Amino acid sequence: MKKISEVIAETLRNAGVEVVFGIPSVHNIGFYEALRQEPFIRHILCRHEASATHMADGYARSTNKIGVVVASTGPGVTYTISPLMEAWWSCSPVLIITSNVRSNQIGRGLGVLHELYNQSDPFKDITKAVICLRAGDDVQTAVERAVSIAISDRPGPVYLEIPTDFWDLEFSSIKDEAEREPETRASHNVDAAIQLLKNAKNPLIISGVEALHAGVGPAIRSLVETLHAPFVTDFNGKGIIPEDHPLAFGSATRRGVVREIHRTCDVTLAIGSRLRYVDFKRRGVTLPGLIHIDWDTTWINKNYPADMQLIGDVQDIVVSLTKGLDGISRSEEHRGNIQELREKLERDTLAATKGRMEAEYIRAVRQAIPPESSLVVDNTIVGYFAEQLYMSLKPGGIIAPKGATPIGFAFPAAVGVKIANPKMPVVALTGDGGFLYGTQEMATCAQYGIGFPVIVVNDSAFRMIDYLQLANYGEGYETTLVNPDFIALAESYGFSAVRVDSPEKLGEALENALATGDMWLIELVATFPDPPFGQV
Ligand SMILES: Cc1ncc(C[n+]2csc(CCOP(=O)(O)OP(=O)(O)O)c2C)c(N)n1
Ligand SMILES: [Mg+2]
Repeated sequence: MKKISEVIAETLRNAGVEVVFGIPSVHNIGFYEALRQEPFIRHILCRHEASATHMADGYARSTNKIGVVVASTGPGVTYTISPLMEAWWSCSPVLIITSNVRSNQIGRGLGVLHELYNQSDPFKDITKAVICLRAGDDVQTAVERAVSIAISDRPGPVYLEIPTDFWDLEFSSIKDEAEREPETRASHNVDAAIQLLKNAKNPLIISGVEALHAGVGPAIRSLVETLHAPFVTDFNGKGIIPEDHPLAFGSATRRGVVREIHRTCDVTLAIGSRLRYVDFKRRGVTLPGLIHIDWDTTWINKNYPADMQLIGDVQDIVVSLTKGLDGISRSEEHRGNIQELREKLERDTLAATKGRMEAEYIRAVRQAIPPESSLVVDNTIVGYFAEQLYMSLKPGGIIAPKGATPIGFAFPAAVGVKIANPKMPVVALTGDGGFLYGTQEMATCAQYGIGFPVIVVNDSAFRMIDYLQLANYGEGYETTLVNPDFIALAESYGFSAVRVDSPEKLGEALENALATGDMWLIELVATFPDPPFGQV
């Protein structure tokens, strides 16, 4: 008879899990024993549960597979909360496997090691499901459910908790044979939407990270091309359709041409996007004549009233719309207008960024790294410019912490991306403040021979906050950072490091670093005075 820990490891393996990120502790060593004996699952030993979660998130975003974190009871699992919040709002399927105190001690306030009365409560708001195994539960079904919920429909994190005394128990399955009721969904009227789109003079298509992570990208591309409509996205949706495509207009929050398209369009088709306030509305994006397609009604009419809603499987709806629109004729004038707008976008971008060092640095990065690369950025000033100016040439071409917007994501998330895609060029771009949230993961990289270039913008400041303080109160306070010698720090782990101070030198350093395949810390000494918001 197998142990519960073994059944969990085996069920994960059967669900396609190949990598887990984690830290062993008193309450989960039973699971580590099963992982030790499981040859098909690779464990990456991290230096912090927060980094482990960012890594799993990066892994998930760059594969559309589930990212798995193993974190122990109490302080172990609570360290995952902020990164998990990022994954939640970015619709990234991350599974947290945690332990709890012994099953007969849970919630009793006995003062046992690592105890939290209601450990799972903080996870309710940042996961699609909280699954706590208790006596009599069917372990295998619980694990299968956890994985399936995380990756289905609009993907997202799931919390799975196993009391510490369960790991070594024998697995006696109490199978839940009851057929699960198929989910009922609101009906939708695809035909009416097809008519609206056929009659629309200037339709616009908008999408985002939800559709990207649910794998709807290829279907969206067919629809965009069939309708011959301009296409825009939120930050992490950049590259759903490669941004050098003649119908891709980049970020929905761009000024100029993109704003003009939003103003003049008569139908906006929003596909699998929650149209969150933070992604669109706060930057003044308007969505006239909205047809909102989503998996459920949670986000309908939240920030933008929908003229029509299509609720159901987003992929199926998009495919049906494309079929219904097949053969639609688009006048030469319409095609010419879009082409003109697309060319204007390029001209305007050049004009708006003339003499701006941030843009020069972003161009240098784009030119130095191949189209198949993933650039993983942090919430740092030059990273905000990337939202508007970096051309993402594939889904996941740029990956950013835009769910909960934490700092400290880029480096550990890039580790996850690299582990998932060892042959793909991966570059992390982070501020000095953000990097110091997780530099210890250089040890993880040294341990497993993981290498990629990390650009650390060293301005000795939490510059974004300093900018806000100056703009609002005229004085900065407590935003100056004393930093380590980043070069010496990287070298102490056995890595190469170089200091650069111009776009040309950055480009050169990136090319050299990528050619070696090793870990490189590229310290970019530069100060960018303000973010791009409202400027480009
Ligand atoms: C976890 C977390 N803590 C604090 C913040 C607030 N915050 C946003 S940007 C920023 C400064 C980041 O500094 P750095 O990484 O050096 O980038 P810079 O702004 O200097 O370009 C801070 C503290 C945050 N977003 N997330
Ligand atoms: Mg800084």
